[in-house]
Amino acid sequence: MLKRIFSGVQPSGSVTLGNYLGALKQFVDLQHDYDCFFCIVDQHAITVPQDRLELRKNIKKLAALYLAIGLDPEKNTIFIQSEVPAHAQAGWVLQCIAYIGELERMTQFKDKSSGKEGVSSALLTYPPLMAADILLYNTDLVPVGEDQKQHLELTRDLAERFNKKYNEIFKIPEISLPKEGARIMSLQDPTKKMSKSDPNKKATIALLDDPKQIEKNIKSAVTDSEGIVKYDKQEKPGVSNLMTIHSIFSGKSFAEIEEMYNGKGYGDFKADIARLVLDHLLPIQERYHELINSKELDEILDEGAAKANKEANKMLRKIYNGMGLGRKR
Ligand code: ATP
Ligand code: LTN
Repeated sequence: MLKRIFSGVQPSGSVTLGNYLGALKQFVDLQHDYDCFFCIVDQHAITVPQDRLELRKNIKKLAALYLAIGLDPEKNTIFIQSEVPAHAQAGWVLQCIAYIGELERMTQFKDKSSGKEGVSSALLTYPPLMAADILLYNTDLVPVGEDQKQHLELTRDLAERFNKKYNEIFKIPEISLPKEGARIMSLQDPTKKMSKSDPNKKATIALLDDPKQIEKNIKSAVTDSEGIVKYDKQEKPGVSNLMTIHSIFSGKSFAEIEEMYNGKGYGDFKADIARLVLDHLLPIQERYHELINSKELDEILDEGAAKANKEANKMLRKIYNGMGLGRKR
């Protein structure tokens, strides 16, 4: 039997090149060798305030984008988290075995809550919901970007804790990080990760942005005043981030890229990156526009929800039985 993959992306804004290189591109590459469940995690998105109409739009956009990047709906199960109630139900159980201390140590929680007023309690309990997403499907592998490593370790801890305390029902999932691009940095502050909810639109490359905007953002990416294309993550984080993007799309090594721009400055380097990125994104954008208003998209999501509900409910029953909830079924 094929091994199982589960992963999710939040419909919390415009999907970025960071999301694509860290997670989505892995989905496309791995789909042939695994039985995959790809989720639009809308219940995770509402851990921070969302405009309801924007959220609705972003859910549909993300679904169309999943297909536009090349995920095959015949092979993969694509669905919306809130249409499968078992996620929230299992999430509650896992919250009951998670410790406040371990949740407070999560760097995503610290980053998203620090200095803010009115932080929701769900921002703290976000990781047990993510653990539920993964554990409900007997998942073997979880393709994500590097920022999710800590959440995945917690998922493994919660699974082991449940297995030991109640019943051996959960498989312990492994993480899959991309070889390159596990952490794409902001174009405006290369010490911070590129993030789809960054209010500074110049800091990101959104997959569906106008090509002119993408080109503009790359050309105004923060580098340094040295004018030398050289990979040095510590001293030259901006240039190194751009080199990573170049390397992934051109297939060239850092040494080859350094050689190509020897004595040339950043102008040519950035122009080439913009071209490489757009050559890759334009066909995705074209497919996206064909799909976004199609009936097919709703049918795929309906089918995905039906399949996911069936699978997730089986595990939910085991969880409830393992803990002694309700009556034995
Ligand atoms: P938000 O800003 O709303 O928190 P986000 O951009 O961090 O969103 P998520 O939906 O949380 O995106 O993440 C989806 C996937 O993209 C995850 O697997 C995550 O690890 C990956 N990812 C997010 N940002 C980056 C990045 N800068 N580089 C590589 N992978 C990333
Ligand atoms: N926490 C992830 C999104 C996410 C996810 C998941 C990823 C929610 N549930 C399950 C993989 C598997 C994030 O913030 N990027």
